[in-house]
Amino acid sequence: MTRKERLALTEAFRPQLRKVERRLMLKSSLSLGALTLLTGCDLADGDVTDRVLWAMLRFNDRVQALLFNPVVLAKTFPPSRITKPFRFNAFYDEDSVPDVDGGAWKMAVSGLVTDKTPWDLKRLRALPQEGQITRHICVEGWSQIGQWSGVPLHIFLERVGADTRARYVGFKCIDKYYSSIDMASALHPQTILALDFEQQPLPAEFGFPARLRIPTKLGFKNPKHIAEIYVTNTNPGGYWEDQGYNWFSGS
Ligand SMILES: Nc1nc2c(c(=O)[nH]1)N[C@H]1C(S)=C(S)[C@@H](COP(=O)(O)O)O[C@H]1N2
Ligand SMILES: [Mo]
Repeated sequence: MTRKERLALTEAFRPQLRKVERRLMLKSSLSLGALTLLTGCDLADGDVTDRVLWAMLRFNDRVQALLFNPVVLAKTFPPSRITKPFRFNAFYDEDSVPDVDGGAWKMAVSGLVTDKTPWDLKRLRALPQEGQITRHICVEGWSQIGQWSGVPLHIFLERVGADTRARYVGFKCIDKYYSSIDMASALHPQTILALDFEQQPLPAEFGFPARLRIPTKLGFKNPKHIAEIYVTNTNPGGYWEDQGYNWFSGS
C-alpha cells in the first residue's frame, strides 16, 4: 500500500471504527443479538459478553494501530492561540494533586531496555529538548491549546536501549494513574516526555516533575507525574482504558 492509499483508508475508516465502538460500548445490548449469531456464544452470560466485547475492542485497537501514520504531524499553533487559563483535569480534585519533591524524584525504567538506571531531572534536562504548541483533547468533550517542552520520547527510548520492536510503552504515575501506548506512537516525533509548561517547569497540577505529551492521542493518554516507564509486549492497559475507554484513542 502506498502512503497515499493508507491515508485515504485511514480517513475512510475512522468514522466507522468510532461508530462501531461507540455503539458497542454505549448500547451493547443492541448488538448482542448479532454477536450471538456471529459467535454462537450464550451472551446472556455476562462474562462471555464481556470477553467478546473486549476481544472486538482489542481487534479495533490493532486496526487503528495499523492505520496510524507515523509521519503525519499533529497541527501546531502560534503562541497567541494558547488557552488561558489552562484547565486542570484528573480523576481527583485539584487539592489532591501530588506534592512531589523534584530534587528527590527518580523515574524508574524497566522491561525490555538495556539500561535500567533511574533518571533524575538533571539528567533528563541534559538530553535534547523539543517544544510544541498543540491541542489537548479530552474525551469528556473539551479541548485547549497548550505549550509543552521536554525530551522527545524516541530519544529517551534510544538512550535507555529500548527494544523498539516491542509493542508497548507503559507509564506508572505517582498518583496511581497508569496508561500505555503503542510503540509507533511512542516513536512519533511529537511524543515528548514533557518537563516544561509554557516554558517554565511543569506546575504541580499539570504533571510535575514529568508527564507525557502526545498530541496524536486523547488527553487521558497523557499521563502526568510519571514514576516509571517500561517497554513490554503485554498490553498494560490504563486507568480509563481498563474501564472501557478505547485503548488506542488517536485524536
Ligand atoms: N497522573 C495522571 N495523569 C493524567 C490524569 C490523571 O488523573 N492522573 N488525567 C488525564 C486526563 S483525563 C486528562 S484530560 C489530562 C489533563 O491534563 P491537564 O491537567 O494538564 O489539563 O491528564 C491526563 N493525565
Ligand atoms: Mo481527559
